[in-house]
Amino acid sequence: MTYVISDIHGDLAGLRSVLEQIRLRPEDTLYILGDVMDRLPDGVAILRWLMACPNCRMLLGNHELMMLNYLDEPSERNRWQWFRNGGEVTLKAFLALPEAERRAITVFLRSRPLQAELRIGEWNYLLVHAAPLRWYESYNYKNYDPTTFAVWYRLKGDEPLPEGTRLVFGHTPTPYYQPDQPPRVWRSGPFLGIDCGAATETGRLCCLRLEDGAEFYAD
Ligand SMILES: [Mn+2]
Repeated sequence: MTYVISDIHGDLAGLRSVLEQIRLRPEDTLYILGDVMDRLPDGVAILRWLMACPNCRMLLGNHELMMLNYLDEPSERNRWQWFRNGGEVTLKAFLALPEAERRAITVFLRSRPLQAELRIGEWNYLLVHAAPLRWYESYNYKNYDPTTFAVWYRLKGDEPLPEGTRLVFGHTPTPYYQPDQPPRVWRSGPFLGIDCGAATETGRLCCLRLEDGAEFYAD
């Protein structure tokens, strides 16, 4: 089976709850669509678990990009942007690690892909943090490079997709699209929004199983 989670944001208790429910087997695959870290303090611990998980596949999110930008260039501006988005707890946990482990984490994060494509039944599934790279030309944010675009884009739900393709994305908490409902998966045509606002006051971590659309929510 194929499971997808996004925007964990350090919510280790939520992740444990979801993992207990799905009971991941060696033949299953778990995709994590980025934003593992920031806000709650366990992002680095979750990252290290993911790095050791043979059937987990993690994509890059904007929070991981903010961390890499800061480590590449620890300027006031990069620090401000990351900390403003909850990065301080992550940096603290990261700096407490031995250098070899810090290095392993940055190598891992730098090699994260921006998207994954898979075929399940009659559907092509495109998994992204915020947007497919192929939209960059048409939805170019001013001054954004393609990577920044792919992890920061605010999806509207009217963007074109090829026939037979479903887009699974995180990044934008689903109450943005359905404010009158408790946080749950947002389904609109070929779009599946799965960021249910983990680590926010009213949010919860969500996991979607692609084969049958089953939804699992952290307690
Ligand atoms: Mn995000």
